[in-house]
Amino acid sequence: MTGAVIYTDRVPTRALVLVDLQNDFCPGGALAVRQGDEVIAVANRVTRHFELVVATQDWHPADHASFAANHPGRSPYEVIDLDGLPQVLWPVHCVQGTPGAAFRADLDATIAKVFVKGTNPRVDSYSGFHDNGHRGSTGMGEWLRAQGVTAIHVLGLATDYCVQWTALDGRADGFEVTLIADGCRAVELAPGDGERAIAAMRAAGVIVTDSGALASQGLP
Ligand code: VGL
Ligand code: ZN
Repeated sequence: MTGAVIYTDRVPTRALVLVDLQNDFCPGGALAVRQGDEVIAVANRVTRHFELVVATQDWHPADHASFAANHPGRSPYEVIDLDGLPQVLWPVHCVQGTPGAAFRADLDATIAKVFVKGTNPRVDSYSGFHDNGHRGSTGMGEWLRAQGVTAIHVLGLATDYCVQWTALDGRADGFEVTLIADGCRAVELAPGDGERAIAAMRAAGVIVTDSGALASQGLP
């Protein structure tokens, strides 16, 4: 056969990455983000713009070194040195297999693949791509590339931690990255952390938009 180029499959060059839409990051959870539950409705609304939706899931073993409870004498939100990296000590959250680690029941999305992170007890993983020390990969970047994805849209929890580092790692790995800002909420250990995170993402080339603007940006 010559001369005929037949395009059979549409390659999804764009994917939506849902970051940590888990019970523990919503009101009532162990590490509740203020108004964190409000992003679920945004996620549910925007998925129709994407052929491919993936999710990250914070998924810690009970002995995880990011938990203050695993450091006698330490309290949540203190910062320690963990094998050479600054580590905020968190309340026990998103322990593998617990209800707090489950995705919110009101999340209504067809998720093609879930990438768990924070599974190594010795290192935290804010980014959905790599742990904080870039010692290991979750496989998300490799998997997205294998699907033909070159651009990702990101939303979820929390703006100043896992959303920020997922977006920054996405840029570092060569993806075009767009933040859906109204689909994110921040922890704000210090007031302004959410805005500072957005500024850092912009400085790294992340496009910042809102869910309402997706249709006018040529997305179907
Ligand atoms: C997160 C702190 C600890 C997040 C996860 O999803 O932003 N933050 N673990
Ligand atoms: Zn965590």
